[in-house]
Amino acid sequence: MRYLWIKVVRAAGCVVFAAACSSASAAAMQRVGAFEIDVTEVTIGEFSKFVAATGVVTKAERDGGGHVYEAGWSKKSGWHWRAPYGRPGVAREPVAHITYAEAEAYCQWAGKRLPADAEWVEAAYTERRASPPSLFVSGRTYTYPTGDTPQGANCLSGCGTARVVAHGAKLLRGRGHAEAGTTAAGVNGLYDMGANLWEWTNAGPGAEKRTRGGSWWYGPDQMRADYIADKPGDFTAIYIGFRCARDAR
Ligand SMILES: [Ca+2]
Repeated sequence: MRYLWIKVVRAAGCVVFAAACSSASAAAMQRVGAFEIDVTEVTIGEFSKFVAATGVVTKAERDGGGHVYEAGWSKKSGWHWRAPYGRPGVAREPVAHITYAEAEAYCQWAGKRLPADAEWVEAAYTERRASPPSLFVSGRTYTYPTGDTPQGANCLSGCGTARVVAHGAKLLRGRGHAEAGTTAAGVNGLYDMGANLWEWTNAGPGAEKRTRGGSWWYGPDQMRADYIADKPGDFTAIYIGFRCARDAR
């Protein structure tokens, strides 16, 4: 636990001292059995280093904007990874409007990979820490990534009142995302495995890819392990993001 705490603080330090964050390897990871997974969703600050190093222009940028569901899917001009709601986000916001392939490329650049669907599910719902804090029991599988209840997540309603990013009331539904690490820590000490942004995993039929955990646009039901949601892998939306994993070292 002490080791994890130190690493989380170090990652949080990147918010204030951005110049001190020299690479994506600063992102905190938690071991879960045979693999490690990012403690938070990948952030704008982390993704910006990937863009600076590779020159990538994302699909949402090339297309003129990502999407949000209003009366059907709406493409929102100027909404992309750097400006999730049409104006620049801050470094600790989770990065959105990212396709599956772009998420995969980021993880590879960072020396990681996207989590397998089974890995994501294990990390989200089954406590694998030997000595977890008192809310959790080692070896137990929970209904929600937050534990027995959805309280503490950033979902549409029924999860409590997470502090979210102010975005000028540009949404017809929901309040938008929360900064990484500001909701309640859940199973395995991970943040936002339930809600905030949907997260790409490497499962799904054909060109469709699986997203896990629900988002701020939905309530608690989409946070459960039995909720399967596949989306076109090249789709970009305000509530789809990701985190990375790697084999345990
Ligand atoms: Ca999430």
